[in-house]
Amino acid sequence: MIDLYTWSTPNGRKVSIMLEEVGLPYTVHAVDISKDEQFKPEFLKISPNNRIPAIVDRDNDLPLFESGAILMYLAEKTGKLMPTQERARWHTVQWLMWQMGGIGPMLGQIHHFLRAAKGKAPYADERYLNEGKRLYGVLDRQLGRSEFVVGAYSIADISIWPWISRFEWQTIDMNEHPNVLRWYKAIAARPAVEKGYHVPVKQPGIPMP
Ligand SMILES: N[C@@H](CCC(=O)N[C@@H](CS)C(=O)NCC(=O)O)C(=O)O
Repeated sequence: MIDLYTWSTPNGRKVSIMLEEVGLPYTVHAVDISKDEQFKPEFLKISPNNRIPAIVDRDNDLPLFESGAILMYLAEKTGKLMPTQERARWHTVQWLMWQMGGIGPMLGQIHHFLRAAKGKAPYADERYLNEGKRLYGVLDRQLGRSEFVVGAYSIADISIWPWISRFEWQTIDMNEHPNVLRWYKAIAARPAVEKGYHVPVKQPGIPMP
């Protein structure tokens, strides 16, 4: 049994989608970051960085934060969604790190500057939008070579997809990235993704380009 501490954000959805995909039973604990619940002392014991998502694996009492680490842990625990062959395995880690260091932080800055404070810092608006478009281009080229990010569907896809599902906030036209569009729709149609997307709060629906 896994305890999942999460909120309705791309980083949170990575883990709820993963848990649905691998079929592990889990209990959801909503941490409303708009009410600063991530700063509560009991949550900080699990996630000292005061960020969601975090899990506690009750089988071995292991607390974990950082969504990339959690995805790798759950893949190893279940033997699912991470290739075993050396080359594909390291390429999966590579794209997961690309998401953690690029897609997440950079698209997050687009949400911050272009959605929450558009026009207040024109230099930042331009810098992050250009970087976001560059990252979409990198992803589009990779998905032109491969059905999923690394061959078969894996934790690399699960880490990236929830960020792309905020394409409207990012003011990025997915039609300019046809391989991303194909991949996005294929993943959105997975039953586990549909379920995991609505954790912990039911949403109107997965945004569709
Ligand atoms: N690198 C972290 C980032 C986690 C993160 O930024 N979580 C956001 C929500 S998406 C959060 O908890 N924010 C609360 C805050 O900023 O205090 C991960 O991938 O787990």
